[in-house]
Amino acid sequence: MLMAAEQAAATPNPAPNPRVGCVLLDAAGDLLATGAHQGPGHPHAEVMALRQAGQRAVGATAIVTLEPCDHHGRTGPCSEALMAAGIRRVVYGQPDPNRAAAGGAERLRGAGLQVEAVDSAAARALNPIWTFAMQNSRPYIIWKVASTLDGRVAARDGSSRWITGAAARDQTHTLRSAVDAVIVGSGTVLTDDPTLTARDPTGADATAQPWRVVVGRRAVPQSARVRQAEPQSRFLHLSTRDLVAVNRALLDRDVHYALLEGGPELAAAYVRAGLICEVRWYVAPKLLGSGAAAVADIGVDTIAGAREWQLLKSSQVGDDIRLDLKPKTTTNGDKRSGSCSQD
Ligand code: AOF
Ligand code: ZN
Repeated sequence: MLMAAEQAAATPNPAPNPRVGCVLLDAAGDLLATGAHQGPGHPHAEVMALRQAGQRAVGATAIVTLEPCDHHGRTGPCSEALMAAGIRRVVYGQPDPNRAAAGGAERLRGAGLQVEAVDSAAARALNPIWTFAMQNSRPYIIWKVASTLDGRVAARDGSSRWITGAAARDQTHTLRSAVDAVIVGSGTVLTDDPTLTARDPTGADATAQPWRVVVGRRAVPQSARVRQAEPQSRFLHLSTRDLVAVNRALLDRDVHYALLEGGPELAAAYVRAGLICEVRWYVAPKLLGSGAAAVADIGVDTIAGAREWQLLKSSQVGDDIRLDLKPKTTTNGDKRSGSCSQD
């Protein structure tokens, strides 16, 4: 299983599909073939390995990091490919959380193959975000904030550029190129006119560009940077306040990992709905004393009712502080700030 996981990890990211690796062993336990999935439309890991093994696959054992699929998606079902090749035993490291594709284990068992599910940490570690998105039918959301010491994200005059220094901004651009979408509220588009593209430290566009998503009922002007930026096909305005509808629209576009960048109203809606899985909060050693706070009303009136977060890490980035947080789990298992368990 570790070898199958290594095959998957060593292959370029097949997003929006999961990383999957497969190893075939003969009856004596000797290595016959390996395979890894390379992306949508490409053969699945099992099929790659079966092609390599040819006739030698008869009677062999297939070790796969993910439960073999049983669906006609962009390619055929791996369950049928394994049966047709004469595989006798299948071991898989994680059940397929994608309802559309799952069912291979049962199908193979029904066909008389010996099928074993093992819970492999190495297999699960290949696709934590994808697994979360499939299990919960919503993207894994990381919320990024850049505030002053007094928690403000804009001055009284509305200006909000350059709260943190260049090092923190560079990290944000790296994060933008790692996610599938960057989300802001329509109010933020009107006040800040952000571009939301991922750029390198020289200001040039990164090669991977996330979707630029605006959520909210206010119109996005034709001239808005977020609309005009390239690629224009990656701009999306969701004219709704219903975050369930937003989740659905994002998942439909294969957005599994999204970065929420504000503003305060939209952030409050996400906090209230418990949809935030992770927070990256940059604090600049500055005071404003007035201006918008990072988050608007979240319905808390007492200290006892405060939304709590668990500090995972704090570090210095340039002259700023970075806090990495996740929702805090209370002793009764109730998550006060969100429910984003990946288990
Ligand atoms: C497997 N082996 O190597 C992979 C699987 O877009 P498609 O048709 O290729 O289907 C992608 C779905 O199939 C994906 O979401 C996941 O559920 C499963 N991926 N299954 O047996 C593989 N990559
Ligand atoms: Zn498959």
